[in-house]
Amino acid sequence: MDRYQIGPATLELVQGDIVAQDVDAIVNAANEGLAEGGGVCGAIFRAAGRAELAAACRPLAPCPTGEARITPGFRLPARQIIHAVGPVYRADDPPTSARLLAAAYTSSLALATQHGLRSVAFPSISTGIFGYPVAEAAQVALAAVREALAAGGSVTLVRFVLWDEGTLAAYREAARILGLVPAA
Ligand code: AR6
Repeated sequence: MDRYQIGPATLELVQGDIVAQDVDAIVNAANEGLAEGGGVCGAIFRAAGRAELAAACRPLAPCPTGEARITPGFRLPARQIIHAVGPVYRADDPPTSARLLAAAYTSSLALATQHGLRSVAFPSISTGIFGYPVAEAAQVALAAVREALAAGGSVTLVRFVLWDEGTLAAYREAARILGLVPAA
């Protein structure tokens, strides 16, 4: 596991399955309809309980790209689920893609602070079905989280739970490029 210090908060990079995380909230890489999908979203719906989670999501939809909504975690170890909608990557407009991806992370952390949550686990939003190149997405994600944590709030632990080795490597490289400070 890689650990970085951002003010009073810790940022971790691990390879693993987000549904197994025992944290205050895991973040879902959701769609605007907050409907069950594939990828990490499908895994979260199956582990939380499909019917209960779908019923909780329905009144909260639509969730525009860049925004987030919160539900209980139902059968997950995590207490809550933050549903964040990242952008479908637009190769013709990388700056807009980056702005919307950063917003998905900052909206999630703002919601976590509104609910007084301390530990939040994120997947690599938008880099699967939504096609965002992972090297670029990793830099946007870590820069957005660093900025949000530095601004304060209730969250003291952010853990990126990355499914495959290549994605973990991309986030490690992004941390190096951004000059994140390893925790002691
Ligand atoms: N734990 C952690 N990461 C995972 C897991 C898991 N259990 N399963 C997959 N990943 P994606 P997106 C990784 O496609 O690109 C859905 O249909 C995966 O390898 O889940 O934001 C939604 O409903 C990749 O690195 O999300 C939306 O419609 C990362 O999670 C759409 O897909 C994100 O891949 C969202 O697409």
